Amino acid sequence: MTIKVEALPYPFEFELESTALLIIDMQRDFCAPGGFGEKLGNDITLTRKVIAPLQKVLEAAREAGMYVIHTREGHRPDLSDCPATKLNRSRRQGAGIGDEGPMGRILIRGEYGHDIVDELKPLPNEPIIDKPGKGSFYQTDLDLILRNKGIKSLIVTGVTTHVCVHTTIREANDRGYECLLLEDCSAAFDPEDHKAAVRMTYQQGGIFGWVSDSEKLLKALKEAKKA
Ligand code: TIU
Repeated sequence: MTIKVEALPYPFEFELESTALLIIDMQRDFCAPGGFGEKLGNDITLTRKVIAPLQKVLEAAREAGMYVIHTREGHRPDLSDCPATKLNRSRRQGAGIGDEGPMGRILIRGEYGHDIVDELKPLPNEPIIDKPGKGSFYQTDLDLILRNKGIKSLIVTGVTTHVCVHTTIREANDRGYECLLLEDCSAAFDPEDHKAAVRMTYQQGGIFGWVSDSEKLLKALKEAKKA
């Protein structure tokens, strides 16, 4: 079934069967007090605001039978998969990866802060990709999982727009996936960074992909259901 969503730079068309909803790093470390995001010096209000519209999209995607994949940024407890450069910069910024925080060790797999917020809790049949970097394809089995499932298009959501979301869209684009970014289901700590990343996605005729929002996607899914 082909679904058409109003988007920039022109409508985005996708087949339900070959499309996945990708939810990037909706972890407490980026959306809850005392986490990595806040320790880096950021206000987490904007990343928290994404949760409500994303919940609606997740619900609609599950109902439509769309494949759903979640990612988490983080490292092994012994930090052996964390480049020294990344570690040093995080420490310099006062958000040392592996440091103790109110939600456990910052950005460490298995810790409370590293996990996905309750509102967007993955179902057992939804893969969780644990990634050591900003891009979801780097040193993960995401590409293998997508190809095995016959996925060609990605509806991309999560945080932060200009860091992990944008890196992932660029990686996906180079691998031949068509990406639709949902503007209100992604956020940066600074609205200017978000705005720039959104524009960068669809400029030059959709150089990396398309941009739409949750309302437009929900409308398209509802219309497709009726047809
Ligand atoms: N710092 C920042 O904006 N983001 C990250 O470090 N990771 C993600 O974007 N997930």
